[in-house]
Amino acid sequence: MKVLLINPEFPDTYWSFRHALPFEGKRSALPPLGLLTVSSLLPKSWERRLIDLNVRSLRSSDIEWADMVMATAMLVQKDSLKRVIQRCKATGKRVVVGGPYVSTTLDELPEADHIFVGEAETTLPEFVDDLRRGTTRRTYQAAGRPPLSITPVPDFGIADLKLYSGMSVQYSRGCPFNCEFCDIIEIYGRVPRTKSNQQMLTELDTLRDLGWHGTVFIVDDNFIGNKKNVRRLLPELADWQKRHGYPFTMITEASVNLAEDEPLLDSMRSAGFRRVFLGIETPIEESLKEAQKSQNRGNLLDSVKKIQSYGIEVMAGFIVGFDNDPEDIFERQIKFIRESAIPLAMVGILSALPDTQLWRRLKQEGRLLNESSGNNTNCQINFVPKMDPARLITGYQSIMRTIYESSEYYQRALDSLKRTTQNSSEPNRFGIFSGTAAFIRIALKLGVLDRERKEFWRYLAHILVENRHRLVEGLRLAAMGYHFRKLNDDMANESGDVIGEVSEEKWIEKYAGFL
Ligand code: B12
Ligand code: SF4
Repeated sequence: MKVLLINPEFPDTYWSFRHALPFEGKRSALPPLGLLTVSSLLPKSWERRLIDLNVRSLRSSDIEWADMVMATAMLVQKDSLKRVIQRCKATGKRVVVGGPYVSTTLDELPEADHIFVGEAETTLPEFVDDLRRGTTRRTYQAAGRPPLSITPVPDFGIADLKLYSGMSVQYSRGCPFNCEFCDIIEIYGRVPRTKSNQQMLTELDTLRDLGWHGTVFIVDDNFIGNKKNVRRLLPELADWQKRHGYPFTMITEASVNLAEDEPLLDSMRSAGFRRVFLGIETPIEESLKEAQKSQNRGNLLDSVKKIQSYGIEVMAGFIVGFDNDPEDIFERQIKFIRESAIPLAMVGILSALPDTQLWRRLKQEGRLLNESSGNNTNCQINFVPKMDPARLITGYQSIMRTIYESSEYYQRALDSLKRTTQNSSEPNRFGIFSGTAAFIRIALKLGVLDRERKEFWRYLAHILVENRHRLVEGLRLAAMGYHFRKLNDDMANESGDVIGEVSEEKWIEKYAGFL
């Protein structure tokens, strides 16, 4: 059996990093870990090839080679997935689809032969047996959530590692919290399941054996969801890093209550964690209550500073559009982002993802409009907000314009570098940005060709004077800032008039059918 594993294309979003990746000569941020895991679950005798449409195109010869096509997708990849399915079905191939999009979509399932809902550790082996017996079904849904002890080491070898800026590994699935808008707890549950320490170290060994060094993203929904197990993992991870000369810079996602646990922060620092993505969402207490985000209690600014004091850069998600958002929400978000020195602030408009608690409440209140596009940064609102929608969109855009304006962004980056002072054993020495080629590309693009070049040189001068040993980090942040600014420019050019002049009447007219 020859299996073609396909990751559909991502649209250009804040998370695509399209304008930053070329600086380091990369094509995509991370490989599709779901498909690498699926590949490992298939019988060893089957041949497999990975086509990630974010790093190269799908050729007719790829499809002709295959007996069967297996594709994954998030909601944002839906359109590309549809095109992939059409092409493959047109040549008579059996098409199998799984991943977060089909696992959460309630209607409008793609025209594939087989749909996998949820995690595939138990259902894929069942499908392989059914194929042999000729008794396959259209839908495969696991009866429960599998323990991660049965998850095999992902088939990292089928990806062309050099085309990616980081590698992903997963330690846990699920999160113990109960945020109203969150689909993670619907897909992966509220009881965080983890791999064993040995499984994790084997995955890292595998990556190292394949020649990888640099960024490793632990793509957990909440890395500290199961604190007891994480506490046991971190010392072993730190040992592993030390034994191998700190080959990996670790990044992960965690809930804000990480700040309350200093021993845990200390262990994370020792294990080489240098960046963490937090779900801060909003500095407004009433909105946090509405979102059932009780773990974001206390002074959020102090929490961010605490984490930064452990040498860990904070990235964070922010949301506007809660029912309890006050009129000055936009200014307050800007102020918070500025004071917290979070360079990479992912701000989005609240989006009701399929079958979440938020989705169910809005449906009951008759406020749901349509399916979410899955991209909460594209100014589309899929429910009737309490605030005038036109004001919400323009307010949202004013946040994005302000926080990614050059001088504002560079100042946050400088503040972040200052607050995340690290000791000399930091594992950044293999950072790809340290390459001369990357430096020349950044200097040429941001320091010569870019209209904001003065700000760039001012920023660089500050780093050289105050934080010389953080130059590599500083350049990485400059490249990321450029991506966000370019994307803002592109979006303003595309939608400027429409969104600039959007009025409540126009908005209601557009969605009248749904209302
Ligand atoms: C890493 C990650 C990313 C990476 C991308 C990595 C990549 N190249 O795929 C980055 C950071 C770029 C990213 C970006 C975004 N992401 Co993201 N991301 C994740 C995260 C944290 C981990 C994904 C992962 O590797 N999981 C590990 C693998 C093993 O799990 P899995 O993919 O679910 O695979 C299992 C099953 O689903 C199944 N399966 C999967 N595929 C297939 C295929 C077949 C054929 C079969 C049989 C089975 C199968 O088998 C696997 C083993 O059980 C998930 C959360 C999560 N827990 O998964 C969110 C998640 C996938 N992301 C999400 C979102 C919304 C986004 C963004 C749209 C965010 C935004 N607002 O802009 C962007 C979109 C990307 C873009 N460029 O625009 C949502 C998707 C929701 C949905 N219903 O579609 C998730 C679930 C997070 C969330 N809170 O909801 N993301
Ligand atoms: S903390 Fe994050 S992953 Fe956990 S329930 Fe809330 S939004 Fe979901």
